[in-house]
Formats: sequence, C-alpha cells, structure tokens
Amino acid sequence: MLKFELMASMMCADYRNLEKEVKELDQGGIDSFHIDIMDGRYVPNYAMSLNDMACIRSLTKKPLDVHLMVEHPNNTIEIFIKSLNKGDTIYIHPEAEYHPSTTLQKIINAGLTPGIAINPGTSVETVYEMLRIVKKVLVMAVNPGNAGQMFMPYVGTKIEKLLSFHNEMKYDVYWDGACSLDKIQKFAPKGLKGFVLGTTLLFGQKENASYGEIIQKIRSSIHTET
Ligand code: S6P
Ligand code: MG
Repeated sequence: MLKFELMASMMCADYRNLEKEVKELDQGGIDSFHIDIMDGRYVPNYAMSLNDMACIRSLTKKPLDVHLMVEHPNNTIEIFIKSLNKGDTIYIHPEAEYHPSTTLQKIINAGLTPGIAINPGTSVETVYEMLRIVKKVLVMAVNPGNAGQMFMPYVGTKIEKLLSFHNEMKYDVYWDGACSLDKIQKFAPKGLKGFVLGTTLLFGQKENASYGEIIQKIRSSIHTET
C-alpha cells in the first residue's frame, strides 16, 4: 500500500469554529496540522501567529508542521520552540536568514524536526549543503504568502531533482501550495512523502462532504490508481 502523509493548512480553516475544525480533522484522519506563520515582511500577508499555533497545539496530539514565512527567524525561533513538542517540525526559508544553518541547529538542539521551505524561484543548488542537515524539504508549488493561488508548473523538475538524491541525504520531500488530486497521483508514487491540503482539495470541498470523507476519498483514489 502506498504511504503518504496529508497535512491540513490551518490558515484555510474556519476560525469561528477552530476547536471543532481541529477535532474533525484529527478524527477524520489528517496526519498533521500545517501552521503558516507570516510577518508581513518576508511575505505580504499575516495569516497565523503564535497564539493560533499554541491553541492548535493544545487541541490535538498529532504533530504540528510550522512553516515560518518570517524574516530572520533566528531572532524569534525560541518562542516557537517553547510552545512545540518533540515530533513537531519547523520549516524556515533559507533566503530569510543570514545564517540559516545556525537557525536549523537550534531547531535540532531542541529535539524538533528541522526543515527548509523552497520557493518556486529558488534552485536546489543554492540550498544543497543544508540538505545534509534537514529532515524535511517543503517544495512550494506557489509563491509564499497566500492560499488559493495558481500552481507553478516548473516546480516539477525541482521535485524530480530533490527525489533523485534524497536517500543519500536522508530527507523527505513535501508539497505545499495548490495541491490537487492529480498532483498526489503523480508525485506520491515517485516518492513524495506528504502533501499540504488547503482550499483546493480540503477546505474548499467542505460543503459537499465531511473532512473524514474527503481525506478517505483522497487516500482510496490513490490506492486504486497505483
Ligand atoms: C502559502 C502557504 C500554504 C497555503 C496552502 C494553501 O504561503 O504556505 O501552506 O496555505 O498551500 O493551499 P491552497 O490549496 O489554497 O493553495
Ligand atoms: Mg505553508
């Protein structure tokens, strides 16, 4: 059976009912909760912040997947680390930091899982040495900052390149942005480990089915077609 992870992009959730959203996703079989933190500088948006993250952390035992879209995360990384548990992941954007490997080392020292997020316009070559120390690489299929954007088709080549040497480096590759079923059908069999689901495949489908039904449908459609 083909194994892959599904993450819920919580900036797309209904904040009038956040607790209900978290419980329903949890019981519906989501693997982890993706938390998009923005500072209005590295990206022109704010989305979620520390309190949202801590609130979701208190509502579920499943892992959190914290995606920091902030300038110089080294300055504030401790306040995120403090609210997280072992098994949680922090992704930083290498371009947002003078010394990204120092920040990644702080994440490792805290017992959390270190990751980097790679923008559509960032090449694998510029982050190559960091691939030796991270456990996860989040490939952005849209420019960072917003949900509901158009997929950038040229990221496919980068994914193939990352997958070609990820065994030697021991990291897993994840997808973030405009994730539709055809992307999972194409890339899960090639070895992509997980997919962040936002408005395209999860939250935008809510009127027709429960989260559990949507998640189940995604998993079974991949199993039958591979
Ligand atoms: C974008 C952010 C993503 C999105 C997610 C939305 O800056 O990092 O995690 O929230 O990808 O999904 P969708 O299907 O609305 O593009
Ligand atoms: Mg994200």
